[in-house]
Amino acid sequence: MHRRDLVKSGMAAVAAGALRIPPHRLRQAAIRPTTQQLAWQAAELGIFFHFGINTYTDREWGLGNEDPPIFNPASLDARQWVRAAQSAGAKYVVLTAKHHDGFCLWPSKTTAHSVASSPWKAGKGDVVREVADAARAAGLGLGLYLSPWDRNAPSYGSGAGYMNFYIAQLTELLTNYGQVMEVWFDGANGEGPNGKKQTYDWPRIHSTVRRLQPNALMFSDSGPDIRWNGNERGRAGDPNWCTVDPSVVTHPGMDGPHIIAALQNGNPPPQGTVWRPSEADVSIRPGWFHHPAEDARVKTVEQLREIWFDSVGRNANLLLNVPPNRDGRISDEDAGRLALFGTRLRDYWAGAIDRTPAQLMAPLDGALHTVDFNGTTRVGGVELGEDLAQGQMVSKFHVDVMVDGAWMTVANGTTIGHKRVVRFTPVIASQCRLLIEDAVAKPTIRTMRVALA
Ligand code: FUL
Repeated sequence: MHRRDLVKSGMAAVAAGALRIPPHRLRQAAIRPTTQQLAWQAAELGIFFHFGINTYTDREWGLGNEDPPIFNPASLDARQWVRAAQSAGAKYVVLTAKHHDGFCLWPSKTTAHSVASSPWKAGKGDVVREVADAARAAGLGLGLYLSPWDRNAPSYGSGAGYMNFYIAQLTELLTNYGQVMEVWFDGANGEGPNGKKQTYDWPRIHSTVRRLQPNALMFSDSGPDIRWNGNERGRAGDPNWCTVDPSVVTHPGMDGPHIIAALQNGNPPPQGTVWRPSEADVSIRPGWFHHPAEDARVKTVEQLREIWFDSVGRNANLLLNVPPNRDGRISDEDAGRLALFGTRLRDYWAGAIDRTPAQLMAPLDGALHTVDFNGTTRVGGVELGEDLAQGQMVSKFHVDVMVDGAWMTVANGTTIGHKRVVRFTPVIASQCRLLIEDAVAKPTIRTMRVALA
């Protein structure tokens, strides 16, 4: 914003007096993402593939005693999965390499409970390989889910014995399939085949990932790199900070309202001392795995779009689960929905008025940004974004539009972060402005674009 324009719009007083950040707060703002976290946040949308023995038993949680020969995805085509993901605009995929039932989608040397004991490709198949290759060929990031809870492994519950087994599986996944972007650790921790529970050695798990794949990000309730957002409905919190207080959610599987609040909202500095952005997961169907009986219950494009606004539009990544079916393909219903969802999102932003490079690339020296439409136009939403490489700063803002020569507030908000989308009842306006009312330190606004309505 140029000072001249401020005076012209009569807002010089607001700009001059705005955002006097006390010096001690500037020191708090030193928390920054890693390059890998920044790239992951920029990816915004991932597609989750829940696939495995449950696909054949119609269960959500397998028992661990399933017979590997029932696994036979006759027309498995991971390239079709990846194309479906891309049609929605996804930049990464996450595959359940092993779910709680212990069945491995790759021919692991650690157990016979895997694809190697199935008739699929005469026991020579490897789903992890096919998904990794298809994702790489399409330029998508690869994520792998390796459930620590294993209802098949005889060593589960034995302490170090099971941890050796689990670390060996992790090692196979992290050494044989190229670059991994995200390692997904769910919080479930039930009983194994002999009724015993296992204590997971998280420090050992984390150090294995760091050693074998230093660029991979680890997801769990407690990160360390990406946090769960606290619900399986794909809805991020408001506010939603990338920073958290690591002493609240210390390990996966903790419960209680204060845990959910910490996951949903994060914490601004000074409580928030580590960068741990949130990922919102949700399934396109009622279940995580494919069940033919749910074919008519695939979420509508409108539902998917609302989920996107409440996740990506609130500074979270969205990990949308789209489960392949028994043939090893994404069903037509789901694939069609993904493609339409991608189109609707692109349509929403078609023609958006984007003044970012001209006005906002330079670091802020005030709290006010204005986008002039060069005439009047009907608008209904605004996308805002901070330059997270400089940290996440904004804690309170509002958006005004100029209607018939007068400013009118159309949206109030808390955090911005990587992306914040506010929508309002469409109005015919000539300008739009952002007023930052409070921030933990001086923010740098990187994006401001106004959606036509
Ligand atoms: C949870 C699991 O128990 C569910 O089956 C599903 O995989 C979900 C994404 O994570 O922890």
